[in-house]
Amino acid sequence: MTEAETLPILFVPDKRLRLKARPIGDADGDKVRALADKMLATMYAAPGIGLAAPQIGEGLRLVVLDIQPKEKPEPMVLVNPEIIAESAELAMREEGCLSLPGQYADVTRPARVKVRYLDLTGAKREIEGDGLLSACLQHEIDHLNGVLFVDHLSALKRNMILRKLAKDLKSQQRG
Ligand code: GNR
Ligand code: NI
Repeated sequence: MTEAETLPILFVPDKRLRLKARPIGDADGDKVRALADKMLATMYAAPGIGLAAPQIGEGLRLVVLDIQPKEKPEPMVLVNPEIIAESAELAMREEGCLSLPGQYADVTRPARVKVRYLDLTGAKREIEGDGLLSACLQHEIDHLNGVLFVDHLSALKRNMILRKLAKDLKSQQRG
């Protein structure tokens, strides 16, 4: 496998992170495979366990995912993913986001989800998950709708995180 180039990841408050991404169609075919390769390379390099196209400035419904990059690399590419079922039971888990570097918070979401998507050959697929996979699937699909993990928190916690992020990024800029 050849090394794909990595892409810069957008940080909050970049407005592109707040847009609803558009579905991928047949006409996008060639571009999508190359973009998915670059997104996987960017995700592994970060390192992260998921990445959605809006995070690299592409308003397309494309997600890459690998929740066990160290133990057993299993790169997944999800085209036009959608949640088709979710459990009534909720689960809380600490989340982070490559677009809010260094910020973490407990997020409560449905414990299990079933997701329908297309693979890179255009075949219809489904994946069902709990635990980290469930949280990651929901986190990435949120990105396609302009939603960030901090949107699931109280306004107080969200504003604390956004203020700390702004401060951290500013002090990084100063070096
Ligand atoms: O690397 C990531 N870790 C993570 C941890 C818990 C729940 C979701 C995630 S996704 C995140 C990478 C990212 O920002 N994806 O959009
Ligand atoms: Ni994220």
